[in-house]
Amino acid sequence: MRLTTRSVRQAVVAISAAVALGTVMAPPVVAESAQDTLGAAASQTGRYFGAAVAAHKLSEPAYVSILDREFNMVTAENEMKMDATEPNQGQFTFGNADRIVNHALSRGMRVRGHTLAWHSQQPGWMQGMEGPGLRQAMLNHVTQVAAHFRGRIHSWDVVNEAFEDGGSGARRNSNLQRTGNDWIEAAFRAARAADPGAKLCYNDYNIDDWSHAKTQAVYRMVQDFRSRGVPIDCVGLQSHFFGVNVPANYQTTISSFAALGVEVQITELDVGGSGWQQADNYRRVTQACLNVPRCTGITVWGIRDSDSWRASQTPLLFDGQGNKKEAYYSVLNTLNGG
Ligand code: 9MR
Repeated sequence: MRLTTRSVRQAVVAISAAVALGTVMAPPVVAESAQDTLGAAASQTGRYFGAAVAAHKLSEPAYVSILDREFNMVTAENEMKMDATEPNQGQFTFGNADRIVNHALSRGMRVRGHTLAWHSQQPGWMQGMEGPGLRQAMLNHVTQVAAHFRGRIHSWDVVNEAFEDGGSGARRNSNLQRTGNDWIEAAFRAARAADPGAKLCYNDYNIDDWSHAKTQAVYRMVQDFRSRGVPIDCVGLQSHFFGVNVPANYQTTISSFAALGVEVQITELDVGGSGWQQADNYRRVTQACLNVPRCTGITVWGIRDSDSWRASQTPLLFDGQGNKKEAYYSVLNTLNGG
């Protein structure tokens, strides 16, 4: 066939339409040939594999070599949080966040934005605020930060950890919650307006077990948002597993959220322990995600055990020397089709 500008344009239109209709075949789940890094192995099924990154470690060659070799998605561990990006009201600082984003994008990795609105790690000036003033400040923060990174963020954790832990299923009592129950949807609408191309996620911990009241409460919120057209595209299961195994119903949690029409992303995975037990929990998380088409990627909360927020529990895929652990091979092997 002769390729004219017109025929190419027609082909592009046809492909775009097929993608929009969801009729393009998903890549095969079983890999044709095993890949030898986490990112490449995840890519075989159209997924990503990411890590949380700290800006001050980007000058450490050992750290950067593992990051650049293994991962194709990055989350700033602290650098995009409210206290980091708006230390004084109306004054925005993006130096460390930009460093991480530029490192990632210049190497073909993508970025998860974490996080636009949260009860924790608020700057001092915001901590004491309440009511309409706080609501306005929060919306301005969401707008300014999302606009600064517009076009460069794959997915934003628009709102983080807004539900109470434990059995109540209630919203967490925070200054943001006290501005009115609609603060979460207001944040999502502001984020959509500021960066229409980013996927917008609700992110939380202890929503991995389908039988927990907190999981059910978040599910009902997402269901409500979808039914009313509040712009939400994804749910982040943080998946911090310390002193517990991955729940047997984990895949049910993922597929139930996915059935609402949102993507599920495993956003902060780490598993306390060592050896076979740890490796098996990692395998189960990876397999559960692979089993659900709308589970689109996994991010681990750090690179080496020594980089972890809970370093003493050795929860990551590389040891302090950067050696691959049993858990690493278990994830890689699972991504490669078992
Ligand atoms: O890993 C982060 C650590 O360096 C910070 O001190 C801590 C402060 O709250 O936040 C950690 O990251 C958290 C993430 O932003 C949200 N989910 C829980 C993570 C671990 O606490």
